[in-house]
Amino acid sequence: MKAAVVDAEGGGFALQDIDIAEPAGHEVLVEVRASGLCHTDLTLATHALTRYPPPVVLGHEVAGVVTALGPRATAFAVGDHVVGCLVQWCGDCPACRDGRRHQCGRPGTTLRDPHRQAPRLSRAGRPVTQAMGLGGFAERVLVHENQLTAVPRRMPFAPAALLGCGVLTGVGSVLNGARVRAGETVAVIGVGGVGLNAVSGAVIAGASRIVAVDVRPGRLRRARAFGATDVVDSTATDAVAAVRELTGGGVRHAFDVVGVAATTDQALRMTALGGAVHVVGLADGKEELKLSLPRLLLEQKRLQGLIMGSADPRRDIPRYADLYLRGRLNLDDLVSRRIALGEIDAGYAALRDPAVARVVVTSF
Ligand code: CXF
Ligand code: ZN
Repeated sequence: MKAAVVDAEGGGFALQDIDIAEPAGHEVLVEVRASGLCHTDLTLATHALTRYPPPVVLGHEVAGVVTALGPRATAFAVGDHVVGCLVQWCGDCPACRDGRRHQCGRPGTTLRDPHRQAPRLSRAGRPVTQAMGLGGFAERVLVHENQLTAVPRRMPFAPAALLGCGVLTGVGSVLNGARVRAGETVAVIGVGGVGLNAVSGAVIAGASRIVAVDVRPGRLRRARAFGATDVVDSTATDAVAAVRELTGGGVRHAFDVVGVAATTDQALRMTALGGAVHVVGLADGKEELKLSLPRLLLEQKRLQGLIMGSADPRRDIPRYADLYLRGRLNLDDLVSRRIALGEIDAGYAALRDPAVARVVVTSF
């Protein structure tokens, strides 16, 4: 099959022919119909491939059709439309039993044992790394059934693919991670692909004010279209002062979707007494924050990191698909550009344009 393979860190994505195994055990073979370009894959491809050594197939926002099932796979039938998710859960550890599949203690149980089993992906008889158990930049993915969720057949594939990461992360951070309640005030710092979904989540939660903060006016305009009630260009004004003034003393929840010390610090200062800061973005693996503990205590702030919107994919993906199908979650305007599998480098270059929210591979 064809896959976009990264052969060296920073070497880009090259269309190649590789081999994919038959489904074993709980595995499911999926014909990929849409595969979203998430920024995490670009970070991995350009300077963090230690976890997924090259040659590697990245891509973790996948939607497609089930074409074959391993002998122990019971959750799907051939022909089902499914969405993949990087959350790997066993279903049986204390975290999974407690309803926290995103914090599964045995995620590796969803993968093949490299000592006992042939790799899922290979090239000329040698293993090819399958990133995050998915490897979605390919014509097909072979994946543990727990990393898949069925969606209605009338859901188009491109917006469905986004459910697996960008939507789950943005909307889930607001609904699951922060548990924003109707009437509360929200600020979202960084309204790119994930931040826009945080704005959507805040609309669904019934937030009374949703202030979008960004450095690009084009992104702020689009955030308004997604439901932001106010926008702040932090290159033109002091974002902390502006948010505090707009909301009469600060917001109840600030989401840092950028993930650098400067934006987390802004988030802490733009929340009101007793407010919460939710760190959703991760710009750099080495970023550190200097934090005033007296202020944290005296201002009774909460600070938490959130991964994948604290998602339970089997609960949340169908929920968000249903909201989309009922016209209550805007995913269509997230799909700014559709590309072919051989155009991933150009797709990531296009994401630098503030007019582009998400790029999706739809031609394989
Ligand atoms: C990532 C965010 C950083 C930790 C791993 C998961 N989410 C999606 O791309
Ligand atoms: Zn992602």
